[in-house]
Amino acid sequence: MATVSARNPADRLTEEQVLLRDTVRQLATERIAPRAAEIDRTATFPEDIRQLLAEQDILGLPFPVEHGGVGGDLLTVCIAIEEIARACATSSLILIVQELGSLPLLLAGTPAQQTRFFPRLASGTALAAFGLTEPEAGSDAGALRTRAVRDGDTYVLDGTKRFITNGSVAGLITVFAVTDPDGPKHRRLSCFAVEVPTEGFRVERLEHKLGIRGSPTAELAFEGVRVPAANLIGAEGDGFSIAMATLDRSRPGVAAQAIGIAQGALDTAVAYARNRRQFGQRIGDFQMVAAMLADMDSQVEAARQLLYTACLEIEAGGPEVARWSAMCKLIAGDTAMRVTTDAVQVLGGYGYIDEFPVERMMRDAKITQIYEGTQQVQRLVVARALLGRPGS
Ligand code: COS
Repeated sequence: MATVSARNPADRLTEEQVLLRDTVRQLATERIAPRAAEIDRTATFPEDIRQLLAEQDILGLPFPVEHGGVGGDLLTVCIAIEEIARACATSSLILIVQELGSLPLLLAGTPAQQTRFFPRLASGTALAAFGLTEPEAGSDAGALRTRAVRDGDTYVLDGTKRFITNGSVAGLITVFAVTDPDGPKHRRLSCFAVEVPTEGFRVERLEHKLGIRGSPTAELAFEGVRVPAANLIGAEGDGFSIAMATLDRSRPGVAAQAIGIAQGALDTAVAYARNRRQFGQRIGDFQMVAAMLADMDSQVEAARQLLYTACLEIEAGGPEVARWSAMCKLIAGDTAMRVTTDAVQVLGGYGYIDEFPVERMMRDAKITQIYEGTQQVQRLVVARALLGRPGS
């Protein structure tokens, strides 16, 4: 009887994806990793890495081929993010946010809008940012206050956005604003493609952060910013659902970043445990250290396999997209925090100083439990998928 052979696990990736993974890994090892410590120390946006990712067509991965992109699916984008994050979390955010900021246009933009905006985003000439969060609206995304008032052929935007990754270096920001203040909470918002710089737009300040220090996190002021009505993405009132659909597709990117950071820390811990000798033997030969490394490896692989499945489920559509997206970000973020903390422990005193990258990775890992929805929000999304909304 002919046996049905089990698929080689590596076959979950297509040949192109394996090739991309290996290419990005080599690029990250040779060109990005050597810059990572300095990017962190100087907290400066790595313009050279942005150019590198643009030249190598990596920033084009999320965009359709007809607009100058590479047409990569979600898993392909995540594979590239993981490999960059393994070397430098800040650098991986350039790709993550290029996708995040563009997703409203990818999901709900008209062909005319896509033709206008995608070529420069796909080539990396312009960077994108995602303008949802405000000082008083973080987890409660529906509660934002920035206003957009129609005036002839334009909308006039007034308000403040906070914690906007790449907000100070972006050329295009997808901004969410209230168009119907008296409407039902989740129909109040609309989404706009805002080209910057423009009159009335200001970068108020950049945050000083624990990790991802080279990635500018900006507070942005909009004071009477005029946006052409042609830049409204979707219909008036669609803003909240566009934001949620965007996050459903972007959270796997954060999961991929978390897995990359964790893998980078594990690689360092394993190399250290092989070489460092105490009491006359390699520290990896002590069972307590060996067990830590085995747990770390298992957890990283489990998170990666969940991410791969989540990407395939999300691409296939279906009613559980939000659940898959939240689950993979939840598991990967918690894995990254645990694994990087353990990596610091394996290196002992050397883990705590910047001679090795694991202290940076531990600091970088923390944000993956916070942004694009806190871990508490991810749990809420998963729980609602199980139980329905409260009172239902
Ligand atoms: N996709 C499509 N529609 C969605 C959705 C999703 N993933 N999640 C919710 N909706 C819809 C609901 O179906 C509901 O529609 P109806 O009013 O027609 O029934 C509406 O949106 C409101 O849903 P809900 O009541 O669940 O909204 P909440 O205000 O309770 O908010 C959470 C839900 C907390 C999940 C949402 O606000 C959220 O994701 N917050 C985190 C925001 C975030 O990640 N910020 C980081 C920004 S990027 S750094």
